[in-house]
Amino acid sequence: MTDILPNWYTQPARPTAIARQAPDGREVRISVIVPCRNEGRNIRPVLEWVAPYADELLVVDGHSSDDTRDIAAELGATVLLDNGKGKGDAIRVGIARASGDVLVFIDADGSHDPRDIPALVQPIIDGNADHVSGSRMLGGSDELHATINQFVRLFGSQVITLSINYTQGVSLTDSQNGFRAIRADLARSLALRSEITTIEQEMIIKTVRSGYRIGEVATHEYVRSNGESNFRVLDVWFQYLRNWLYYLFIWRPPRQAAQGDLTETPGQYDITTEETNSPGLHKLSGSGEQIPKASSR
Ligand SMILES: Nc1nc2c(ncn2[C@@H]2O[C@H](COP(=O)(O)OP(=O)(O)OP(=O)(O)O)[C@@H](O)[C@H]2O)c(=O)[nH]1
Ligand SMILES: [Mg+2]
Repeated sequence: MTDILPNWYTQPARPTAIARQAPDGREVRISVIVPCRNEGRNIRPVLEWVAPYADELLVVDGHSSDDTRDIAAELGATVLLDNGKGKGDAIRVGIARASGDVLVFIDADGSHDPRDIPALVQPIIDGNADHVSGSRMLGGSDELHATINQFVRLFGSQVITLSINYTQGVSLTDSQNGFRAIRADLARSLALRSEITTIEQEMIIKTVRSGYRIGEVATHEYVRSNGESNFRVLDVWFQYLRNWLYYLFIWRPPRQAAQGDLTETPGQYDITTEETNSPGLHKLSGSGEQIPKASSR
């Protein structure tokens, strides 16, 4: 009998650069979308390290009162304004304006390591997944364990993830991470509606329920570099509850998407079982007023 080798033994190393050519030879363009509000003390290193991966860099600002927009413009990003409703609104503005084939979402507070971007996008470019989410459960988090607020947040997030797994036949580990990559055409077809951070679970539930392939890669979540968290469980728990129950049990995918027009293998795609060049995969509306670069305020 042959001994089973550990998973890491047969896996190639995580990609450190992006191979942009799709299997059909087409060059894939990547748009990185950075939602931010009052992140002037955090956004510079994030944009500097994101830039090498981005064919298009969109910063969607939530009407910051600090110098966030000036810094983004100085670093060459296209600066857009959201409609003042929250992070979900900002994500929708970014999706509507992006011109790339694959969209990457990354927070501006230093919580996410831009060097994880190749691992997030490569499975999509290679045609092995339609949506890849960073997982803090696989990669660890410095932000989820210290306080009661964080504990409640983690507990709620795990309940939602479990419910998605048991009802949809997938085995995700994180349904709330803001660090993810998705095919641009899929992102648009999902017709996202969340105004706040519930947009993360909406994106995942709609992807899975519409029959597209979702994957996860381990990404570590760091404590925001500067400033305080604005996230208060008490303020948003009801919106999370309503959003979760609606999209998981009541919402129905549009007929075309449900038939799987983008993929023949709905559900979660387990890349570790396939011959693939996508290392590191453990398993798998807005109007957007553009701020001219010259006058970024
Ligand atoms: N455009 C825009 N961006 C926002 C808004 N609210 C939050 N963001 C950004 O979205 C990202 C995630 O927000 P955070 O406040 O860090 O939320 P979080 O990561 O869930 O919580 P903490 O890291 O614990 O503060 C950050 O880059 C924020 O600046 C908003 O209303 N509009
Ligand atoms: Mg954060």
